[in-house]
Amino acid sequence: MKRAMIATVLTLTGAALPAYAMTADANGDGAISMEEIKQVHPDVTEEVFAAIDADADGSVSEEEYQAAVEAGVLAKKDG
Ligand SMILES: [Ca+2]
Ligand SMILES: [Ca+2]
Repeated sequence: MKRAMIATVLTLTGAALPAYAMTADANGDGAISMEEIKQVHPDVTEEVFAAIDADADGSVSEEEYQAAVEAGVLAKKDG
């Protein structure tokens, strides 16, 4: 019983991947849409989204998301 619990804890720890950015990418297409970002960051307005979307292609890439997190525009979400 105890063994199983330890194994579960280790599994959960291993699942905490550093690529936290893509937790916002609900449909897994590699880009975060306005709808997707609002699921994780409900306070993001269209102005904020436009600021995050550095190349203005209408979606936020992993790089753009991480840059926004590092700039403090978005709060870091760990899994
Ligand atoms: Ca997506
Ligand atoms: Ca973009």
